[in-house]
Amino acid sequence: GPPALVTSKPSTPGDYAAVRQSIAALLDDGDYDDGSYGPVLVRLAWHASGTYAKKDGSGGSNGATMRFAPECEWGANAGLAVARKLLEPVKAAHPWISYADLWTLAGVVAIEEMGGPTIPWRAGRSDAPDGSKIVPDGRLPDAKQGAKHLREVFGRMGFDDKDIVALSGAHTLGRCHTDRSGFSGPWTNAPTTFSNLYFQELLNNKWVVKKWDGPLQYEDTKSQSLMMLPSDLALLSDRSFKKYVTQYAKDEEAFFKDFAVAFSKLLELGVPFPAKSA
Ligand code: CCH
Repeated sequence: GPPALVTSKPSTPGDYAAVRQSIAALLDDGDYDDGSYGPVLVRLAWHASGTYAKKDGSGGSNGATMRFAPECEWGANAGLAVARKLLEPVKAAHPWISYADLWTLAGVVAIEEMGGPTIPWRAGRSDAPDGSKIVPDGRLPDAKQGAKHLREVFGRMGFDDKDIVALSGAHTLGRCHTDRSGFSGPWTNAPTTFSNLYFQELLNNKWVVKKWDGPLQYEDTKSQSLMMLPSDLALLSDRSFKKYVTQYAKDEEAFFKDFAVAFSKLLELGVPFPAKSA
């Protein structure tokens, strides 16, 4: 899309409302995917943050180390150059914001603009000068695996079962791309609207192995146009996860509330905010 017209407006340092406006202005593009860059911006915010390890404080959104190799070249981050490039004019118009704050704020604005909950967000991340603090590859979740793996990956960040299911609800957005992950297709028929539809589709369809040349994924028997990853179906086969799937499918308000808390926490993992004064 042509984002130049809004983002060219200069802004005062600290004017995050102006940054939000610039981000919101470049989301829609009829020529891209399902018409919005929102989903891929949410994925950028998540992958920038989801490298965190609670035990030593390594990884996380602070530093924006995905600007550097090898992190930008990890298989898990395939396709995210689209999102990073999209935000360059926003960075140019508001050079005082760090990439680390910009990437996380873009995820927040995208969710809000696509009809999702307000996500608590604060500034305070800084950019690392180089890739020396990049963590080992392999910390982001593997779609081929199941419940045990999800608990290991998200447990490493400090998340529990409820958080895992709530965060997984982001798959109501966007789609899989064969040239990025190898998987194909959307989870819902409304991939640019933030809603609890992912949980409804997960629960109310029959999912069978898709017959194709690609990696193991599932399709719904009714329309054969929706998809689930093996890791998505783990939320159905695990009793503790399924309890929250059922709850969120029925109660969108509960999903929005739990998602907002968990996503905000995800984006803040490892960020050295100044201690709150009493
Ligand atoms: Fe995800 N995700 N995700 N995901 N994801 C993919 C796409 C999106 C996993 C695997 C994949 C979260 C959790 C998981 C989004 C947000 C979140 C793709 C396709 C795979 C594979 C990538 C492609 O081909 O473009 C796995 C495994 C997990 C395990 O939990 C969490 C948590 C979030 C955010 C809170 C979004 C949004 C997309 C769509 C991106 C797009 O470009 O449309």
